[in-house]
Amino acid sequence: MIQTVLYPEKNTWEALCQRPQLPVANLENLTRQIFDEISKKGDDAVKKYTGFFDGVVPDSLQLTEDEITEGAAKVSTELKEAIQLAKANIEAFHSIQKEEKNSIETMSGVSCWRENRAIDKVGIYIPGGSAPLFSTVLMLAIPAKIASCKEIVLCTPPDKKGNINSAILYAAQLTGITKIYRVGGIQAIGAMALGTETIPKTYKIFGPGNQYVTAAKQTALSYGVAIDLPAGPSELLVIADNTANPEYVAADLLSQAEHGPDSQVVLLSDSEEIIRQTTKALTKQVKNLPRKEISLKALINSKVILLNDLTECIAFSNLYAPEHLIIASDNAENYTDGVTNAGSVFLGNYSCESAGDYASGTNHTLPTNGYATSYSGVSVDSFIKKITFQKITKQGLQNIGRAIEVMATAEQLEAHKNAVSIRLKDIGNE
Ligand code: HSO
Ligand code: ZN
Repeated sequence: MIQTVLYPEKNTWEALCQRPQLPVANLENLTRQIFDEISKKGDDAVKKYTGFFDGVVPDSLQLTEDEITEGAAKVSTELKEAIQLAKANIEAFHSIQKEEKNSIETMSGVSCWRENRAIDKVGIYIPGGSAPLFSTVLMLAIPAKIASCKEIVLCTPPDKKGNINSAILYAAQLTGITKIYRVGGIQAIGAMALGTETIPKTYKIFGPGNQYVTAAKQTALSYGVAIDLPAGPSELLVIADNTANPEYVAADLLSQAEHGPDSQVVLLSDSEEIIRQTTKALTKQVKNLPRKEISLKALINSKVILLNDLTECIAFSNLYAPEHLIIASDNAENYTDGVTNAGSVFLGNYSCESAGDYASGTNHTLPTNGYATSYSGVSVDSFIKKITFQKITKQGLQNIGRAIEVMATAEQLEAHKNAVSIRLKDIGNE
């Protein structure tokens, strides 16, 4: 079911780190056509494509306050309380991410500093379908609010009756999102990228989605709208030593495998026994899962690898650059310094990855597909631009002016030099 590799040679590691390449349709023509129609016909085009893809033509795209309140009220008290707990923790963790202004006088009279400004308008996309990810509402709306984004727009696809999942509405209401639109897929991303009569244009679009949404986010980029992260299937790499619990490890691996047939999970260990027992536990546990078929498909793309020691496991993990890394060991903290590429790391035998997906406080929108080598997950920073400022006094210009003149001359940019010289001359004549 899952491929096992014993003591692979170093020169094979790179190949073992390859993600499964599932065929993806080229949807660029389709997304461009829909964007074009939205830019010309606005809401009418959005409604037309909602009818086409979701089987319902909504009378009104935006949910009224009453609709949000009524929908949110349908959520059970137990789920509401769970969402409230998660919100408190996510808020606490993200609140500490707001940086203070940092300034420096680089030379006497030359002050430079950076200030944060929220991205004014942001769009959040929440997929519907078989597993509506209301937890993602929390993960995107909370940092957006902490960053003080002025306009936060949420699009999510309607069911056949035009309704929106009530937990999504509750999470949106709880986080103070008021602009909710029953629109999904390419037309949702197009509407948030271009703006229509009712859906505001936004400057950055966040959120997961299927291949249509992913393709539409790429098209949005070409229209000058930013996106959160390059999209990819969920993944988890677990490093387990002989202090790990194989049943826990198997449960963790399946927790990501159930996301989709293209998800990938990897187990690294220096213990043959742990590998044997975890594989056994995997086979047993997967049988009882409602999403067994999906998980089994994901396991076909997955790997169990025996390596010499934990240092080697960490080195392999850094090469793989997983979205999520669990170090299932009583001594996990000893290895944290060695971790250089990962989206989010879970230490010890009780830090299951589901905790980060829902409620511990960290964000679950993370780099996949090896992008953890160069990208961070979503945070308050993702909703902020950092603007640099400077204030140079007369004395400051005297201190750096000559250097600027010399450099401008060397780059043969006389006008640059003049902007300094004209001032220095006046200062000299005072
Ligand atoms: N593990 C997903 C996020 C998620 N899991 C949402 C459950 N709900 C991100 O890779
Ligand atoms: Zn998950």
